[in-house]
Amino acid sequence: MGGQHSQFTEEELKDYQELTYFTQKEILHCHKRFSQLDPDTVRTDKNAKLSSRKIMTLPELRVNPFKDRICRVFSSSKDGELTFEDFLDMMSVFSENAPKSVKVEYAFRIYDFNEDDYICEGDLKKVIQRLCGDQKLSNENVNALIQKIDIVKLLEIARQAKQLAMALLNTKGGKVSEGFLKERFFKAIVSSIKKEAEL
Ligand SMILES: [Ca+2]
Repeated sequence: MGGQHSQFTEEELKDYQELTYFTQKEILHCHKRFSQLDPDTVRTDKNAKLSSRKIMTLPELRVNPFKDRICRVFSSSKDGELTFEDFLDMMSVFSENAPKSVKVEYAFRIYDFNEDDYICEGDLKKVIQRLCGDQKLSNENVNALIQKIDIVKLLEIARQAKQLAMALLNTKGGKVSEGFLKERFFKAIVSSIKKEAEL
């Protein structure tokens, strides 16, 4: 069915289908979008890596305050550059077919700025700063808002949420996944931030 198809074997398409929440048609559409970011490079090498600068021009990412973190989290080389497979992973996680638990896991990783698998005070500050930045507040206002937000209280809420999740984990015989624990933790943090920011 034309040029786009010939870049992948049936086998490759089947593999991609198994590894994502996409149909083969959607995978080909993703490849088309990946190619459009840098047609010349992708035409000569279908496994080419594209810079985060190019990836961030995608309409879905352009206005996202965490776009650099998103590129970083999905970059298999951890430098923010994305291969087509990385790009496909990213699009798949953001697609409506991806389960919420998967989305939460990635949200957690995006907010975990120092990548120590824990949302600490520094991470929270950065999240707030970026969310406020998106509302076009001046630096002064951002600082004022951060002053108003009780980080200690937020951390306490987060700790409680983690304890609650741990308790649930124990009562269910340790069968609850780490993803579930993170979801509770993450939800509590986000709702606290929202509440505190509505000042
Ligand atoms: Ca962290």
